Amino acid sequence: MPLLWESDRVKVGSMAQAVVCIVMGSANDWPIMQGAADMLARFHIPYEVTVSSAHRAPQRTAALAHEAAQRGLQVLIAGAGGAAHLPGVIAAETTLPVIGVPIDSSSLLGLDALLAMVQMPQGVPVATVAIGKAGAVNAGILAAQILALQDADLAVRLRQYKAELAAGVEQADATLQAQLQGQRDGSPASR
Ligand code: AIR
Repeated sequence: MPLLWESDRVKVGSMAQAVVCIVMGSANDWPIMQGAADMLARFHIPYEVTVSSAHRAPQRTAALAHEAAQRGLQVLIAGAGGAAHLPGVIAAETTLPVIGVPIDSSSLLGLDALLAMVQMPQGVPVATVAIGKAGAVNAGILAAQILALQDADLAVRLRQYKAELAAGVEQADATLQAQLQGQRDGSPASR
């Protein structure tokens, strides 16, 4: 029997079996959650994307969580805004790691979603990241780090990413120092 939600899930990238599922409470969350997808693509991790709402489609959400492990998924990333129960409800139904991304889609700018995700009761963890795009990007990286425990090639790609981050800081500092030096050379005091 097909999964309730299988018909319209989107598999992105290669034909390889998706190991990460990105779930969103609304298609309107996609511009933010795309940050997670971009990082997964960068690390060559097959993933899929779907919409499911803990409130508007509770059965679909439960089915997604129930079937995830047997379909070969290893990490679930769930983003939602407002009364954001999606990652918590999914975490209640699976032993796979669940990463929650609070979306700043409400008048409370995501603080509501953050608290809903991070204040999970003892026994049902959700690895909650920052509000918004930075959180979505970090969710993708965190999923990669979890998967890298069993994947040496992926671990190498993560180390390369860290090296690129550090090189970016070195470059930014060199650019800043050159600008400051230029200002000092051009200032009246230095003449
Ligand atoms: N949402 C959808 N069902 C439950 C929740 N918490 C969230 C979505 C989105 C916000 O409600 O994750 O961030 C607004 O959704 P929409 O579809 O009305 O734009």
